[in-house]
Amino acid sequence: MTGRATIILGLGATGYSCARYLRPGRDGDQVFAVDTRPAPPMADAVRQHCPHVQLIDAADFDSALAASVRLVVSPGIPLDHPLVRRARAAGVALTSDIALFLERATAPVLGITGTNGKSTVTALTRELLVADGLNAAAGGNLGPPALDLLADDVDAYVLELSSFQLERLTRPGLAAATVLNVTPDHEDRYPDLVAYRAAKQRIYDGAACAIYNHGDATTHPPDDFAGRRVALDGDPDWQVDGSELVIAGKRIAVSEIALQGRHNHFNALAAAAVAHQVTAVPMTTVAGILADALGGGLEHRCQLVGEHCGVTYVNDSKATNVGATTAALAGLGNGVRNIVLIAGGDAKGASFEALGDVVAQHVSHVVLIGRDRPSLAMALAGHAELRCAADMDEAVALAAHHARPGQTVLLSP
Ligand code: UMA
Ligand code: ADP
Repeated sequence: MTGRATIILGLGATGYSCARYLRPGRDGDQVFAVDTRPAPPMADAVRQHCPHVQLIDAADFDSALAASVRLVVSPGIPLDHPLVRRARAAGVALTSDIALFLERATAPVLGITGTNGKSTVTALTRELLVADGLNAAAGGNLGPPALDLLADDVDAYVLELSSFQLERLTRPGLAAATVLNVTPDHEDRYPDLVAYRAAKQRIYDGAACAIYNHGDATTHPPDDFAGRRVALDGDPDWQVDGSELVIAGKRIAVSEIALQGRHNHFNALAAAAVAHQVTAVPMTTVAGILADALGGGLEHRCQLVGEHCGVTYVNDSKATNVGATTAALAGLGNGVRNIVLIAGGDAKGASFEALGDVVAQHVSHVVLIGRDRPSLAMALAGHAELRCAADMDEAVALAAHHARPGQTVLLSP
């Protein structure tokens, strides 16, 4: 492309990666960058390290548009944002860091999305590939941004893709793609669950292989999907079969897996299926990786903290939506109220009603913290004993006080 400019919209982690990646000459004749925030997080870094990028004020956006052919929109900016609308009206093409990445990447790209479990499956997939001797690079929504991963010696890319990143892609054409689950989240950004799911489903457009949860129709690729299909828990070669994982037809006991909770056994299965699309990782290697499983889990994702006086402490503070907390309770619960739950935080507009049943099944006490304590208390009243705490220290002390030996204290806010 020559003679026309590119505008980067957003100066966060993504915008900065675009600023470093885009080269005047190779990628047009000029690169502008703009951000609507009073103090964009990466503006100074761009000033310091990207002299080829011209920072502009939002007030100068229209004149920059007049010289530009494309706008690289950061994921945090919704596509109905006024600046994006103005670009569209001016006939400027919209693109994204992931689209730029896909244009340039030459190694197979494996994409992972879902409301929950993305980071775990992404990291685990990379571990499996690396253990099999591949130079695998992982990032995207998980970080580092996708463009930072590009290198000539990479054998495979593993990308965690958010709905914000997927909604602006047309036909990503991945080597393998998976939607792990779809439950309500980001309700401040999507009008309904249908729109949110549609964004996630874009991951399957043009993919060579779709990997999905047979028992969860929201994860299935469209009926006219033309690539290969791997139906987890539907294909006898790929399933969690009682106390065993079946991976490419070979069995491994789930007790050998270091990750906590049944949802994580499914994550392990998904990661093995994704990795398998690039290389047939030998079962001994899979077993070795799952036995370590990211050192017992990614930080704050159902991470085993320790045991004290017969009580197990699990930190699941990455559970930031109702679906994640439900999975953690169902994954760690035994149906006889073996969990003391520390819950609270900010509902992001979501309803807590859906938690009632799973709490009633697995939880003896809930210690409530954070801003949405009252609405959570209302939704859970009658389902478990409720206690309130002013801060996290008090919450842990209260939880420890109520937990009996054999119970698990789960922080899943
Ligand atoms: N913003 C403005 N004006 C601007 C630009 C951004 O107000 O001009 C606001 C956005 O509305 C948003 C915030 O700034 O609230 C950050 O937006 P951004 O697009 O600059 O974000 P980045 O720093 O580039 O980070 C993004 C992902 N964040 C989001 O999609 C919101 C990061 O995922 C990701 O790691 C990074 O790109 C690299 O790929 C974070 C995240 O929370 C972890 N993702 C959501 C999630 O996982 O649920 C989707
Ligand atoms: P994401 O990157 O999608 O946010 P993470 O791997 O960081 O996912 O996990 C976030 C939280 O989601 C975890 O703390 C756990 O409670 C929950 N979770 C993990 N895997 C699953 C799954 N397969 N289904 C439902 N919830 C899950």
